[in-house]
Amino acid sequence: MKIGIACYPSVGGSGILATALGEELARRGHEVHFFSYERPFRLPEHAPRLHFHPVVINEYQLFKYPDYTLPLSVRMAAVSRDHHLDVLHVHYAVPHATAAILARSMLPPAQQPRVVTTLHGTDTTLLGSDPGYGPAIHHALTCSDAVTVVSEFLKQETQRVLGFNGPLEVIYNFFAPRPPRRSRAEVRRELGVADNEAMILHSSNLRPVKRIELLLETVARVRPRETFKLVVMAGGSFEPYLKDVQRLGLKDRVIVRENVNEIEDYLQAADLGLFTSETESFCLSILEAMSFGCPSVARRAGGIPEVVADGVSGLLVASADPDALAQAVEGLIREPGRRMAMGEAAQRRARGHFSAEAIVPRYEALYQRVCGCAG
Ligand code: GMT
Repeated sequence: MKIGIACYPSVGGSGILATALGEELARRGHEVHFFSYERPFRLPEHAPRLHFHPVVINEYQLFKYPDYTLPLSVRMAAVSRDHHLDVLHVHYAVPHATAAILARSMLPPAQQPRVVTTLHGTDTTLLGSDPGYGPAIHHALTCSDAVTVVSEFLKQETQRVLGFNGPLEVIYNFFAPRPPRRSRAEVRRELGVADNEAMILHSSNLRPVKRIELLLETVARVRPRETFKLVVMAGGSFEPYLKDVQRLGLKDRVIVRENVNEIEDYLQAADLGLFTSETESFCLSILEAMSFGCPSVARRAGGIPEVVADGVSGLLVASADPDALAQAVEGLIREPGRRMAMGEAAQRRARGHFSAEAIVPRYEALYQRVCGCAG
């Protein structure tokens, strides 16, 4: 099939998932066309059947705020027409779903692609309740040929927040790890993590919903201090948190790497993950860690309990209490046998439920269904 994918190119779960999906679809023989204002950061340069169409945004004096939606829709319409796209699959509703609906309506019926919208989280939980966005999102979902969500939690939130009663298919996120380029020992040496220290990993874009101040409060309470190092893989600037690191006396315990591309190198070196988000529709970062046999301590929030089987493949903490979170972390540092058993269960769960093999055929079946190729 010929599939167009619109997504954010920056470090964020929706763009990462969309890029991985495009790569997997191309590997399976489909022709895939990406649309974004920059090349998605994990999109390989020269892979067969993978194309990238940059959306050019001009600055006009009249506009105080540059508009992206119209140039995106024009590009999607032109590429759909020129390459005979079957499907436009947009990741994150705003503004991609609206742009896709507009692109489709610019074309004569015989050239119109089907529109599939995947909701990822804040497009529902944050923007969905904004009166300046909610009605436009609802409209775009209603006009989509299919809408998918990345967890049951997000399905319920979409119904509740947006009052959307149309069909919503839950297709969980997946992660297809690439082989690490360096050994575990090499990476830990680079980070300065000793053999007798547990490497706690946190990876996120550091947005307020990730509660980085709670993350730091938590590790500040882990005892004894010399048993761990916290490695933060930051998809944004960590600068605003340096004073917290200083205040909590964590300077020798926290190591930060910003905008890392070779995440697998670091994932394989980690012993446990720590995620303090207020909410997550899924939390791709937890899955990435699970794929490398690394169990996580996380808050029991949003769709996280659908990803982590509490007590089996990780530990979930009900409250935003740094003492409770620190206690869970300490337990896993103290008991490497339990930690490893959880890591193995996490890896099995990742491979069984959230691998490319398990998930990509779900999208392929959906594309075929909306195109009327299969029942
Ligand atoms: O919040 C982020 O980290 C970014 C955001 C995005 O759309 O890029 O992430 C959302 O989509 C991810 C992929 O489906 C999910 O794993 C994240 O849980 C979700 N974030 C939230 O719901 C806050």
